[in-house]
Amino acid sequence: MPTVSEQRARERYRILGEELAEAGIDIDRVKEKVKAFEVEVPSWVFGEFGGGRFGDYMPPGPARDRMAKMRDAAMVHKLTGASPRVAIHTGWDKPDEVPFDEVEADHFAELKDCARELGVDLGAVNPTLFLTGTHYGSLSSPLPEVREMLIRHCIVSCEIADKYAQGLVTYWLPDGSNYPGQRDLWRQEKLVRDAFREIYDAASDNILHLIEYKLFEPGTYSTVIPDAGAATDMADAMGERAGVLVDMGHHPYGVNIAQIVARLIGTGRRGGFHFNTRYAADDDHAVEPNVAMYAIFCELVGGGVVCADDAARNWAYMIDQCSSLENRIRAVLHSIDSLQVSLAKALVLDRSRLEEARDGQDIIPANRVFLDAFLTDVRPILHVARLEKDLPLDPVVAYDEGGYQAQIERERGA
Ligand code: AFD
Ligand code: MN
Ligand code: MN
Repeated sequence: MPTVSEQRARERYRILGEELAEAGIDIDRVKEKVKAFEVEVPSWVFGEFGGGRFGDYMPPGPARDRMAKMRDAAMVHKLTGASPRVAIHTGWDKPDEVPFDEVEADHFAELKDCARELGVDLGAVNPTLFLTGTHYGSLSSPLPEVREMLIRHCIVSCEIADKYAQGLVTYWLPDGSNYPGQRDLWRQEKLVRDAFREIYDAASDNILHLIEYKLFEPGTYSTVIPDAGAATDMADAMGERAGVLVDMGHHPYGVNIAQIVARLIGTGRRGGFHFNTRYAADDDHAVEPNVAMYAIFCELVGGGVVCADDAARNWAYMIDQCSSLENRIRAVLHSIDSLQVSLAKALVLDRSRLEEARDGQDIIPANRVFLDAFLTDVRPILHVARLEKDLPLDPVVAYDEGGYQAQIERERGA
């Protein structure tokens, strides 16, 4: 993509501003909201993992330890100004020398200090419920010693979130069954519900608990939290400070995720997002500003849960992508850029014209008004927002030119 000069960016911004003003949209206000948007990056995307059909391929320069993950995350925030917090995994980001079942909250004090020194902070805390011993399940395990250990692991995760992070805990369970008949499906779900209740009662009132759902894992006949309905019902049962975490890649093909978002907002549920682009089954791909993501941001903006004046209304926004082949830092920068594009598009939607078309049952005009904003090149808004925050116009280009990748490959080995 040709690099944009500062002068051209400002000229395009001026022209776009005049066009938007005709629809009563204040481009400066849109720009300020884009500047305010924040999304967490996942610590795990920077780490050492390969897999899939590429065997153990590892993109060069992966973070070899939890502090290096913070360093990579800090580089992303330095280039985007939009990702000041890092989502962590209790089991993956604990000190190497501490056994999984002996982790305590204070084992994350050093990671917190490291993050803060680098200009970022710890964000959502994910209990790690899918490591060794969870082949028969985690919070629904039929093995009491496994289930009790992981309930305690979740309670410690809440303590980490309370003492060293933002008070947000997000739960994803690998639990399910591979064959009909393998598990009593309601008894399995009841074990999870009871565990969530026990965790909730043990956790401080500062904690927001977000329950993630997922229809499938390779080879599963059932998953214990398969869809938004189940997650919503389980969050309601858990308590008022519980909500639903929507992960793009966790839906059957063609599911209308914007509609799920509209319902969660409309019914006043707390919510959060794991952003990625799903082409196939799961959530491995970087975000692209496609029409599905735009439609979701139209619901988030219309529902007042993104860049809200009352920050308490905002949902929790995180990227969850596990790029197995491409350079991960570039992939995360691309995701953040794509999310900002999608937000800006949703902010330039001419809602009054849309309502007129809706009121008149004018189907195609309503669709065309909706698409007008999607088809608007909003990058001048991002460019001027970045200029005003003293950020590079294109974070991916800036990364490639900055030399950090060569440095970490030298330090960490390719
Ligand atoms: C896997 C799961 C889920 C979870 C993530 C991080 O599918 O999305 O949020 O790992 O734990 O992608
Ligand atoms: Mn996820
Ligand atoms: Mn996933």
